[in-house]
Amino acid sequence: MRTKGSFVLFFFFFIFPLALAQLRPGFYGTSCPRAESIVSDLVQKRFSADNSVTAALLRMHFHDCFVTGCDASILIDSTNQTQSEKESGANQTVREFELIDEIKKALEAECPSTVSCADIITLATRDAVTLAGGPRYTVLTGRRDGLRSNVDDVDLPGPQISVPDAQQVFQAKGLTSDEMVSLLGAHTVGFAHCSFFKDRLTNFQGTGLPDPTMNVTLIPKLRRICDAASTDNFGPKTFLDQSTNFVFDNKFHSEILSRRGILQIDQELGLDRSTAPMVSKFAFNSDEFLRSFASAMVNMGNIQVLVGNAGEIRQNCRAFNPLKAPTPSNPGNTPKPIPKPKPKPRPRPGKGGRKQKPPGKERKNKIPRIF
Ligand SMILES: *[C@@H]1O[C@H](CO)[C@@H](O)[C@H](O)[C@H]1NC(C)=O
Ligand SMILES: *[C@@H]1O[C@H](CO)[C@@H](O)[C@H](O)[C@H]1NC(C)=O
Ligand SMILES: CC(=O)N[C@H]1CO[C@H](CO)[C@@H](O)[C@@H]1O
Repeated sequence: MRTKGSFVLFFFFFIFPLALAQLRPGFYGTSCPRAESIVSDLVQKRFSADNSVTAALLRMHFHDCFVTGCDASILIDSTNQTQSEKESGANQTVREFELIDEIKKALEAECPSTVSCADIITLATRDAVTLAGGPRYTVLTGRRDGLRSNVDDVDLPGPQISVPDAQQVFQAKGLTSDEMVSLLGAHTVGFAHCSFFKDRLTNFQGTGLPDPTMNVTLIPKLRRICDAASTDNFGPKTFLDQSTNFVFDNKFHSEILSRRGILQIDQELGLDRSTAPMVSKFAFNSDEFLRSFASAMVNMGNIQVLVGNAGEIRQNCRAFNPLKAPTPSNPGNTPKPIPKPKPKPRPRPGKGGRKQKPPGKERKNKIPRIF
């Protein structure tokens, strides 16, 4: 009886952590103790060379988490068979994939097949935020990498989205309106190409006039920027926080109060009754903003994460791991054959997700411009 009892206890003891597997601080504490310092050293090096890396990583992290969860699906390269998330309009401005490659290479050398690409994005973003003057928050780790990345999954809002619609997009991911106002504060280090806001300068909603909500002193300045020649592939661009470009602070919110928001949605945050109080609060209280931002980032990093045995730890962040050869005792990760009489097999998450539609001629090109 005793033996049986303790066996049952033992059994539960091991089952529980699996069933309740979730993210936690310091997940790699024993499996790869130097993981977090390796990430931060390489981010530091990159930041010294180019401090716009903070904006780039924030954008990458948002794009990853808002499309099929924080699973590093944004990093997958397209193959002859599949167009990955990168091929959507987002690809035009999501960058620093090379930095992630560099970090992954260093981590694979230190502890092979241990640290997920999804965690690398999360840690690197946090480090870059801190380097730009933002909060240093504790990142939860233990994410696994996803097995699916398809351009058709990308459906992110653009800068003309209304506040209520934006709130819905965030709510669908489990984030509150206040968290949305915090997270969009990442625009404090961001920039946008003119094509994303030019309509506000000359012909707002077909009126032939500038957006009446834009500060009149800002209009000629932005027009000059947008009319100038540019060597950038996507044309001229400007900072979303015109006061302290590369500093992670609450000036984005105070600029909104001065009607100096660049993107339409940014300015709307200061005008909509449901978000305006939060914009003011952050504009007048830097600590409050930094604290809220940190907590919202942790919550965003929880979106649809894969934990425990789900997904995989990619060896190369740009490609799914090669399929294991199936053996009788180890079925490997070969997709299970789909029974014949299924008329319309839906794409399944997980292993089946690797079999994806061949690239079509017409591709969805919704440009995610909110981040
Ligand atoms: C992909 O397509 C290119 C050109 O059609 C071909 O050269 C290459 O071998 C293909 N790669 C794979 C992995 O099938
Ligand atoms: C417009 O911006 C200037 C700073 O450039 C500021 O002094 C002024 O108060 C702003 N106007 C409005 C209506 O907020
Ligand atoms: C369509 C397109 O622009 N694809 C680019 C996406 O980004 C990668 C770099 O990570 C380029 O190699 C692709 O050409």
